[in-house]
Order: sequence, then structure tokens, then C-alpha cells
Amino acid sequence: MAARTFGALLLAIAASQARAEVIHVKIENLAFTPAEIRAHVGDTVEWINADFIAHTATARDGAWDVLIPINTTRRVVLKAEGTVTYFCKFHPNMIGRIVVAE
Ligand SMILES: [Cu+2]
Repeated sequence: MAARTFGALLLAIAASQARAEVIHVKIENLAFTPAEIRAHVGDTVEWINADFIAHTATARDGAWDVLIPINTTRRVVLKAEGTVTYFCKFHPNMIGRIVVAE
């Protein structure tokens, strides 16, 4: 019985990992593209800085703050549902939004 429950749990974990996605956001010309993305809890957002200067992806609610140097990628795993607005600390009019569903 316990083994069966454990097996079901492993299957559930495998299923949720299989669903997790990596969503790419390109930074170019002082903008996040796409500016708005839809994701699920457990997904990863990967920013690619293709611009000529460094940027950040900084969540307004303080959940994460990532420095993204030129020609690098940085990742954040989304841990909570809800809408997250983020910006670049160096260029505050660079704004992005992530709508995270469960
Ligand atoms: Cu910037």
C-alpha cells in the first residue's frame, strides 16, 4: 500500500517536471521581448542579453533580482503563482510582466 502511494507520488513528480518549460526573453534595444509572457509554477524564465550594455531583471515584489551582463543568459525558476512585474534597475522604463498560473 505504502509502496503504491510512493509510486504514485513519483509519477506525479515526473509529470510535473515533464511539464516545466524554459521560456526565453530576449533583451535588445533596451526592451524585454516579449514584454509579457505566460508561465506556470516550476517553469524557468531565461533572459538573453543581446544588447550592448548590461541590464537587470528585478521583480517589483523583491522575489528576485538578476544582473544580466552583455552576451550572457540568466535564469529564474518561478516559484509562486500570480502576476510579477519586473524592470531593469539601470533603465527603469524597461518593464516586463510574467503571468504565472499554478
Ligand atoms: Cu537595462
